[in-house]
Amino acid sequence: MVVIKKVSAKSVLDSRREKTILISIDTNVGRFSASSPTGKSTGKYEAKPYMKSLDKDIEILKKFTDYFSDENIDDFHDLRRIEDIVDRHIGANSLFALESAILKALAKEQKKEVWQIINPNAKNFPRLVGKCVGGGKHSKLEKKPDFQEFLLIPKTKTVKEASDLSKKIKKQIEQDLKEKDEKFKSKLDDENGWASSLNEKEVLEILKNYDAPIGIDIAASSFYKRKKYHYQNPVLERTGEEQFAYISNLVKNFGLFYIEDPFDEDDFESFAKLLKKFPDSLIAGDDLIVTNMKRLEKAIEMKSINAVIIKPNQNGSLIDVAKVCELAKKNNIKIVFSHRSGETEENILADLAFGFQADFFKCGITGKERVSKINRLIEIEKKMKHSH
Ligand code: 2PG
Ligand code: MG
Repeated sequence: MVVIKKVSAKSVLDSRREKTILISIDTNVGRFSASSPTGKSTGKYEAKPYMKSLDKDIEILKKFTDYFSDENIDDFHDLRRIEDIVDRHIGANSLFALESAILKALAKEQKKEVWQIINPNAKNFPRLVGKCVGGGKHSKLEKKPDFQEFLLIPKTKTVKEASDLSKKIKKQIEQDLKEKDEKFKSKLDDENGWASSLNEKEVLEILKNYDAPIGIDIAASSFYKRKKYHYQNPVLERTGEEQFAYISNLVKNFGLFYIEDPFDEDDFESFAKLLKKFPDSLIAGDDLIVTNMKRLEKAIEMKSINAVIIKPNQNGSLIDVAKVCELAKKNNIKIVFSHRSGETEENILADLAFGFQADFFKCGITGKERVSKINRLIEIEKKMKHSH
């Protein structure tokens, strides 16, 4: 049993040097901390990261300490009672950090790994989805791809092999960019992908020469305004229909394996049309679903997706995350646990992904905030091997 004696919170800087929340709890089994990531290309239906502000959430958490200390926490589902206490008082980033710290305390108290608190029978490892080249809202360059992310999704026997292969390919792509992108200065985007000035087709031309299935996150809502998709590189507008035709061509011509958010976050219909046309690719909803039960239900009803992004801090409640994962699994929708563009070295995402038996793990390939999560996944993999 875990008893929380004191909750404290403060702001720390994330990988973008922006403020995020770090929560610490003092318990009968010691002190545990966790921090939350923060997105930039956020979906409009995401839960608010903080109720009024980060500072207000910090104040409120302090005031709630006495309520927490009345609760005995024995297992994952007891997080529900914590959620009832703070319901509508703190935002999703704060709730996620608080629950993460509690899971760490539970793991310690039960002499288990965090993932075992969620599912002691977990055994399959997610396949890595690695950010290689970036554009859109994650890149500071003036000229850049309109699509936000170009991803490597190698298929290997182990997580370690996938991570090594992605690193190797990312290095080779640096060379390609030096040759083909006149403006390229080996600068990185927010997620440690290469910040290129090429457009999406030119980037895909490079990626297709490598031995790893390709994914893209178009983050289409970020350039959809007044019923049109506004491209900058080159400057042109596409209607919904033109966007559908363009994306279809890319999927066909480059054999794309994974396509995230190809249309606006309200356009469940176009997602469904694309999935119908390309049932063998993964059509993933991020801004479309925002780790939200109601939106996933709608996507299932409309047959919009066959993969869903899970970002715990889009929702905040890990109880809800569990429900969303369960519903996805029941409907044969692949689960993709994902980092955010603003990250800390917090690595609990790996335990959550493994515990919830995610099919994919979307993260960076390099950079300490990304590598800490991948290394944690590799560590779980190693420990599992030794225990068999
Ligand atoms: C995305 C994410 C992470 P952000 O759109 O998938 O890659 O970006 O965290 O900025 O929402
Ligand atoms: Mg996305």
